[in-house]
This record gives sequence, structure tokens and C-alpha cells, in this order.
Amino acid sequence: MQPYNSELFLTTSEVADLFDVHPSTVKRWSDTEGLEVDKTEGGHRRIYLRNALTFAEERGIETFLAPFAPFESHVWLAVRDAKDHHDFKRARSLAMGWLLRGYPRRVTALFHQLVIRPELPLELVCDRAIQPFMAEIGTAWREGRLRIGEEHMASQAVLEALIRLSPRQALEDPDEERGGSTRPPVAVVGAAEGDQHQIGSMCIRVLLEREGWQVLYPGANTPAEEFAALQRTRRADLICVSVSPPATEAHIRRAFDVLREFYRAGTPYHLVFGGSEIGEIPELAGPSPFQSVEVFRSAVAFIDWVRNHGQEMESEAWAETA
Ligand code: B12
Repeated sequence: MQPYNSELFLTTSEVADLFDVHPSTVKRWSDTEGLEVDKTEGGHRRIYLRNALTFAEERGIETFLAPFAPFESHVWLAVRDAKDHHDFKRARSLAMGWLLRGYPRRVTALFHQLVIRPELPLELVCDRAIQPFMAEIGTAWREGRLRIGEEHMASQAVLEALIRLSPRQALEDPDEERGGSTRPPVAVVGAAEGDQHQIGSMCIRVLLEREGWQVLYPGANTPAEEFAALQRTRRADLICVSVSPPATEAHIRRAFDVLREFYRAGTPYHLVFGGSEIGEIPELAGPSPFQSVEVFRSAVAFIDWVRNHGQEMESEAWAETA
């Protein structure tokens, strides 16, 4: 095994995952069909990634790595680190390299690979891959290592990876309009007025959709009055307002005041503010008409709260239409 990168020797089950077949099929292929294997000292099979990919190519077996040629091994290691150790450093530096060389589609495809994997919680990918990657982009731009066009391409690449996740069942439920008895919980998600940053709220949108929510998504720069109007139209159970710098706590206070003014007890909802830089805002903890007011600095903390309270909101949604 000496002349090879030892990190690129795959176990039978890793190859099975890559080929989307049962491990026993991989064993059979290595015994009788010419899939080249090495053996460890303990007698376990190890398959060099390049040999596995050549075998796949010859047999017409599709793998998620093929479109990344000639960077299959880089992508394999990045995805393996993410899956096995929740370590996204390799993925982020690969994405940055591609962006700087003018390959934004690869960036989208890589992030897409991270966000679709069932073994990788999406909220973790948002907090540990997307958020830090975009922060690195921001720093590189500020230091003049990245042009503004490249920063925009990075934003677009990440947004595209996320939007591809939006599930088909997220189409509005016709049963709801007919007054049917099944109504999924509904949320309005966007960024505060004056805030042009869209990726944080897009993370929240796709996370909620994955949890079975219907999401109204006005996106960036949404006035608080609009959040209120959208909430009322669909009797939404939740409003999520994303706030990034240079928007400040003053923006949150203003949105809070406007939403409080527009609040109607007949269409109750929970109010959530989110963003990694939001500080303490004591006023939000005081008495208010909302079912609750929460502030989250991460997607992980938010989704934890949704899972703990989601059931409650779902039954409230059902009770309303029953
Ligand atoms: C991309 C970007 C832009 C893009 C946005 C494109 C788009 N379509 O979104 C554009 C070019 C439009 C832009 C504009 C500006 N930007 Co800008 N931008 C960024 C950058 C690089 C990335 C932001 C991002 O997408 N992050 C990725 C997401 C996933 O992270 P996030 O928003 O934090 O979201 C996570 C959590 O916060 C949380 N979360 C977020 N929202 C919510 C909501 C809820 C409900 C919950 C529960 C959780 C939650 O979950 C997410 C997942 O972890 C940041 C750098 C940085 N350090 O963040 C600068 C940055 C935020 N921008 C900055 C600046 C200065 C600006 C401009 C003023 C530049 C200018 N001179 O015009 C304008 C401001 C426009 C405005 N009024 O808003 C500064 C702010 C500095 C400061 N303290 O004031 C930063 C920090 C860059 C820097 N290093 O200087 N920007």
C-alpha cells in the first residue's frame, strides 16, 4: 500500500455506499469480477478509490464522485471528514479553491452533496459548513483577496445548493384552502427590513420545510409590516426574522414593536429572531402578546426548539382548522 495515499483505501462498506449496492455485492465483485482489492495485515479488504472508480466507470455504475472529475479523491475525503467527524475544513477549502479559480458550479455541487446526506444533520451543515465558509468569504473580500463579483458568486452557489433541497411537497396544500382538516404548520421566514443578507433565512426555510412545515419566504429586506400581513393571510404559526450585521439590535426592536402593534389574538403565533451576531435584548424577554419570543444564534439551537415545540404548534394548527 506504500506508494498510495493511505487515506484513499476504502473499506468494503464504503465502496458499497459509493456504488449504492450491498457490501456482499462488493465482496463478490472483488472475488469474481476483477474489482481490485488489497488486504490489510488483519486480512480485511481495502479498495483503492481510483480502482473503485475505474471499475464503476467500466460497469456504468453511477457514483456521486464522477461529476467532480478530476477531483474525486478531494471530494471523497471532504465528504468523509464531514460524515465521520463533522469536520468541514476540507470541504470549505476545496470550495474556496474552486471559487477562486472560477468554478462556482463545483461549489454548488459540493455543498449539495453535504446538504442532501441523511447521515449529516442539515442544521449542522448550515452552522459548521455554510456559515463559516461564508464568513471566510467575507474576510477574504474585506482583505482584498476576493473581488465583490466572486463574493456574489459564492452567495449564489450556496443559495443554489440550498434551494435544490426545497421539497416538492412544499407546494401549497390545496386541502388547506378547501378548509380540509389537515393543515401543516406554516411559517413566514425572511430577513429584516434593510438587511440584504439572504443565506441565513434560506437555511431556516429549508430546515423548516424538511421538518414538514409550509414556508412563506419573502427573502431579504422584508419590512415588519409585510411579515405581519403574510402571517395573517395564511394564519402562520411562526414568524422567523433573520438579522445580520450591519443590521443591529435597533432593527430587531423596531420589528418587534411593529409586529406587536399588528398582532391579533385571533391569529396567534410564535416570534423568532435569529443571526450569529445578535446580542442580549432584555425587552424581548418582557411581557408581550406573542405565544413566545425567542432569539437563536445558530440553526442547531433553533431546530432543537422547533422539534420540542413543533408538536404543540402542529396540534394548534390542526385545532384551528378542525
Ligand atoms: C454574502 C454577504 C453579503 C451579500 C449577501 C448576498 C445574499 N444574497 O445573501 C451582499 C453582497 C448583498 C452583502 C451586502 C452587505 N454586506 Co455583507 N456579508 C456577506 C457575508 C460574506 C456572508 C453572509 C452569509 O451569507 N452568511 C452565511 C449564513 C448562513 O450565516 P448567517 O447569516 O450568520 O446565518 C446563520 C446563523 O446566524 C443563523 N441564522 C441566521 N438567520 C437566522 C434566522 C433565524 C430565525 C434563526 C433561528 C437563525 C438564523 O443560522 C444560520 C446558519 O448557521 C458576510 C460575512 C460574515 N462574516 O457573515 C458579510 C457581512 C455580514 N457583510 C457586511 C457588510 C458590511 C455588508 C454591506 C454593508 C457592504 C456594503 N458596503 O454595501 C452590505 C449591507 C447590505 C445590507 N444593508 O444588508 C459585514 C458586516 C460587518 C458589520 N459588523 O457591520 C460582513 C460581516 C462582512 C465583513 N467581514 O465585513 N453582504
